[in-house]
Order: sequence, then structure tokens, then C-alpha cells
Amino acid sequence: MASALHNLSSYDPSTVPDGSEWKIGIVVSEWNEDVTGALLQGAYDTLLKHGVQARNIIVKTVPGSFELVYGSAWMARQTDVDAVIAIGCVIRGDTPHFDYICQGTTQGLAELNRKAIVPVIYGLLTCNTLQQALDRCGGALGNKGDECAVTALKMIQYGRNS
Ligand code: DLZ
Repeated sequence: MASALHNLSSYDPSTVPDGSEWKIGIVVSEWNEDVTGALLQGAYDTLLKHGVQARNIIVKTVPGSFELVYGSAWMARQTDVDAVIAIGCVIRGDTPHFDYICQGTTQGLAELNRKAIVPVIYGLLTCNTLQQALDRCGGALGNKGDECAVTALKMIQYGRNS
């Protein structure tokens, strides 16, 4: 689907599994916390909407997006969650640091998925500007947190059916 016009909060609720028996871990980066807080809120509200009980949503913070890899690995290994949602926001600056953080975090989260302890959902915004991030955390293009919550429930079900 072309992302330019895709609203991240648009989905068919009838396709989303009931989450009332499942436990979800959410790992949130403190960098750009106005954005990551809004992403967290979107994910949290969407999980509740699909039956996940508040006591079964475990939220932990990490300092920056790069730490999402360790934080998600810890959550997957040390708790009994059925899926982990990793939430962060990297905004391009003046140096190549942006590229290294994005690549390191993305490859780390992908590696966790390959190890397949539980599904790890990619909630990292990689934006050129703050406005692009604001558009995707509850603004003009919806909320990527909503998308992550829906994806987590679908991936848990995927693992149960296979
Ligand atoms: C250092 C840094 C920079 C420059 N920018 C961001 C960012 O836009 N978003 C983010 O989540 N984290 C950033 N960080 C912090 C790194 O992710 C990481 O926390 C530090 O490099 C310490 O490992």
C-alpha cells in the first residue's frame, strides 16, 4: 500500500483478533517523547479496544530508540508477554547519526524477530522532520501506535494458528 496516503489508523476492526487472553509488552523510547507518548497512547487505546485487559499491558521505557533492541529482547525473554511492541521516533539531524540509529535499531529488531521468541512489532518512526513525525502519531496520517497494536494481535494469532 502506498504510504503517502495511507492512514495508519485505518483498518477493518472485524479482522482483528480478540486480545482478552493475551499479554502485550510495550517498550517506549524517551527521545522525542511528545511523539512516542502519543504513539504509546494510540497503541494502548487500540489494545484496550480489542479486548486486552489493562493489567495485561506492560509498559517500560528506554532512553533512546537504539535501546529498543535490548529493551525488547529483555521484555520477550524475561516476561510472559505474547508480543512486544517497540516504539520510537528518530528525526534526522545534521550528521549521519540518524542513519546509524535507524539501521542499528531496525536490524536489531529484525534479528529479534528471526529468533522468534515472540513477535516484535516495529513501531519506529524514521522521519526527516518533526512535522512528518507529528503527522504519524495522531495527526494527518493517523497513529502508527494504532497500527502496531493491530499488528501485534494479528501476529499472536498467526503464531497460534500455525
Ligand atoms: C543520540 C540520538 C539522536 C541524535 N537522535 C535520536 C532520535 O532522534 N531518536 C531517538 O530515539 N534517539 C536518538 N538518539 C539516542 C540514541 O537512540 C541512543 O539512545 C544513544 O545513542 C545511546 O545509545
